[in-house]
Amino acid sequence: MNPQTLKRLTTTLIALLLLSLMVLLFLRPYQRIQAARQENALTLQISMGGWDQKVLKTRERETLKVSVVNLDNTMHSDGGGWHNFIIEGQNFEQKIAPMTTGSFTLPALGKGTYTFYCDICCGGKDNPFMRGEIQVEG
Ligand SMILES: [Cu+2]
Repeated sequence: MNPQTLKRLTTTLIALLLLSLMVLLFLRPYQRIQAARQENALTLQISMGGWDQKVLKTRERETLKVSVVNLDNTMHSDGGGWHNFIIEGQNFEQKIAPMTTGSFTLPALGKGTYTFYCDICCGGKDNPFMRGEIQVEG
């Protein structure tokens, strides 16, 4: 191979490498959007009136990202507008400040049905509005 052919080949290879890199960089944000869509996530609302969803569904060994929108303000006499998200028997508690959204990831649970509830206000777990179910399918 003469030096000129080698030089041309090297230039072509470098150009191809740069081109692939550019294509990869261009596609990256789209791949991220795709990943976010596939993520197991849901949004819940809580207020003195209770949870807006009573049944959360997820799959065994999968984590679930939950965002809780707390609609109450600090003027509430019962708990000062705070709520929490507790999973019964799982040693899991997240507090959500008044008028904020709390985001957290639920632990991967085994197949079955788990109770979640808020025990800060309104009678806590004994109040059916403050309680819901996490259904974990196998
Ligand atoms: Cu509450």
